[in-house]
Amino acid sequence: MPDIKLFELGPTRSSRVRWALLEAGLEYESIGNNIDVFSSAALRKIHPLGKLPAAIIDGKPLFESGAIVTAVADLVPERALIAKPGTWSRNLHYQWMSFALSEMEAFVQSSEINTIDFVLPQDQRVPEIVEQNSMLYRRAAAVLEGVLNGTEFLVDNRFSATDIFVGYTVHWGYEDGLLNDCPNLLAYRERLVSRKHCTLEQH
Ligand SMILES: N[C@@H](CCC(=O)N[C@@H](CS)C(=O)NCC(=O)O)C(=O)O
Repeated sequence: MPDIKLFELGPTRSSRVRWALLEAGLEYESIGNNIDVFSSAALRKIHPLGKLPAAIIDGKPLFESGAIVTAVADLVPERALIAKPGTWSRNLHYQWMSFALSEMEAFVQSSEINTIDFVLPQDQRVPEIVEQNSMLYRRAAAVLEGVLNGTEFLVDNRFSATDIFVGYTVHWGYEDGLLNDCPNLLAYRERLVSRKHCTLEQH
């Protein structure tokens, strides 16, 4: 069994890693799981910005939820949670993770930190950006909406680590009311939420 420590907190992006670990059937030590984790020196040693998630896998530090989810899936090839490195399906995993992060999540994150989050002090927030962010998120969501027209999941039409990663981004848009014109994405989110280990609605 690999030795896994996860710095986490409830519904933050660490829940992607928790979901992946549950699907992988791997045990792990949870570190933090309270708001003080953000100010802990231990987290800063792993993540230079003191963000969540961060992990230590067999003594080696790793941050960025996409990197950690991918690493976890690779630990259990027998569970077929991700395509093998070097395959085209693996390229598609990176494609959809990068797309979700840069073309969708960046915008809902910007809306959040400019309105409700604790990251920026009020006098540094630009709430007017939300409208543009929402437009750009919706533009990229429409791409996924089209892709999911003929398939249930993003890679090889079967559930994988890609869906754990992208599902979080889709769920975020759902919570922000950005998916009203996307029946395929709403159905995709429901499919993910119905999985036993899904963490999307665990708060
Ligand atoms: N791209 C990073 C984003 C990490 C991130 O921004 N995490 C949030 C929690 S969901 C955080 O730690 N925020 C605190 C801060 O920005 O200081 C990832 O996917 O891991």
